[in-house]
Amino acid sequence: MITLLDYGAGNVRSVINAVESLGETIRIASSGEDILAAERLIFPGVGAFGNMMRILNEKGFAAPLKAYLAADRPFLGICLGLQALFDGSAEAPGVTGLGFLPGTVKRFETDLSVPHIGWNGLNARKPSRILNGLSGREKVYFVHSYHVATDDASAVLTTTDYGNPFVSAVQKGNVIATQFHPEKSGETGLRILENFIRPDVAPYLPIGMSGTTRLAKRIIACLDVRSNDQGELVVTKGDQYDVREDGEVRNLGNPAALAGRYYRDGADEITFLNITGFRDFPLEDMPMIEVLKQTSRHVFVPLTIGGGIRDYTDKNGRRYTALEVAAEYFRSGADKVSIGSDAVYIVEEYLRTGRRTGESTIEAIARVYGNQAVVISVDPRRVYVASPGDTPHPVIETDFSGPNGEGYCWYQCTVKGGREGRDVDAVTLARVCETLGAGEILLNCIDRDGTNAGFDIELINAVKGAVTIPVIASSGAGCVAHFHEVFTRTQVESALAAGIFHREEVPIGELKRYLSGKVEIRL
Ligand code: 1PR
Repeated sequence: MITLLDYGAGNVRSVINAVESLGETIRIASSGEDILAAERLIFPGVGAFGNMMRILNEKGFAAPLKAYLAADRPFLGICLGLQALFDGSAEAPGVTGLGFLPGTVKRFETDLSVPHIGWNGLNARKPSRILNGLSGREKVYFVHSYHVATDDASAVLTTTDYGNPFVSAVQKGNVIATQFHPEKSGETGLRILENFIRPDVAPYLPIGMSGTTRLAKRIIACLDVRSNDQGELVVTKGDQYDVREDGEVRNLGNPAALAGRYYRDGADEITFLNITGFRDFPLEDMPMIEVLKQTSRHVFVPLTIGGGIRDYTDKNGRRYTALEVAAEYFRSGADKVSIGSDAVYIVEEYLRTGRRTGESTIEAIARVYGNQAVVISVDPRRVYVASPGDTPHPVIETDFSGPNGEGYCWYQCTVKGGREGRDVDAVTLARVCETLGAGEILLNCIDRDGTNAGFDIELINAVKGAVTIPVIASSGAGCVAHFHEVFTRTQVESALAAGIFHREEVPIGELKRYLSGKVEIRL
């Protein structure tokens, strides 16, 4: 029996699913006594440090947790569950951590994108039961803006390089904690969890765990989901956002089944976009929640879900906040939520007033679940101009001139699935969303979507150059060479595709084999 400490923020469903897939039963600790009675305790921390410690204290969990740790009982902390073990965090000055290990948590100081999101390696300092059976060349999934700094070198189990080396796992006796997410690290992560769970696993030092580790470029499979005219929830795919063919919504398969296939094929992440979310309300559209629940039961890589994340009043006059909608998605197995239309309205408001309210969807979700949980999905379209003075928006000089030979363009943001253009450009949108606390930009391009013509490198460089958070290049992938192009001609951390994967034109495994040796990739 495994006890799981759920303090009510973030995606504990993934940890439960991963542990249950190993044949174990989970019990949720709902009191201090449950913590003290645990045989093996897993503490998956998700969200923000200050919020976590406040809830641990309010629920009376902090004191029993300290007693459990002090008694050297089997413990596995994950992500914030590692950071909680230390004295405090720069993320929440003045808030005291559990103080089990000496040291504090600080923000990454690097020229690289922060958060550190993606698959990176481990460099082991000492043998550990959780490393048993690993070759040392595996990569595991990280998503965090803060990392621990400790003087207690004996507690450091692994380090990982991101600019500089940082502590990626600690162990003191039976207390183990990882900055990465084993429950999101595919087969490697399941092995690590199994090593923690099973009794009598011997400590082990993998031979390959040495040298500098490198963050892999991520390959993301995207599933645009909506109900077809028969009312079934299907994966669809548009050409420049038009998903109908001969009047019918294209049906490319069952969302959970397709996600399972991409997981087995080696996708580093999976994104679901509920493309009619702007007009339907996700909490009424329970099939989408069901898709997420089913998928997270057998897919152990990060899941992002977008569509309809906004405040909403239902037909009975009950008001739901975007935070409540997001919370339901997180509870159902999502690791990140992506915000499309609402982000455009928020940025318009910000540009109009020149100040942040602290209340926007982006800020509210980031405050509770952390910046890394908030992805902004941008749906821009090119607007050509003959000269930069023809528009107040920032323009780029383009190699692909417009229909009348225009040599410049700006990227107009749209809402409602590309149906309505707004007076905001994609570069400004990305920059403001970063200021408001977004953790990642999913950069689509309506002009390229479904065309197989390759990613819009000009758009990607313009947006990537304007922000310090990671950017996902999306729209237009038609062959393996397009991924190589986007990873070598831009600085993006990941690339997303839909059509070529759904139509099985380019299997993910084949794409990764092609990229291997050319760019850092998780095989
Ligand atoms: O506005 O917060 O409700 O979110 C709605 C979400 O649904 C947004 O993220 C928006 O991008 C998405 N969406 C809305 N309508 C469509 C549509 O296609 N009619 N899909 C749509 C967006 C774009 C990509 C696509 C890539 C790769 N899909 O995600 O997967 O372009 O395609 P490709 O590789 O085949 O070229 P809200």
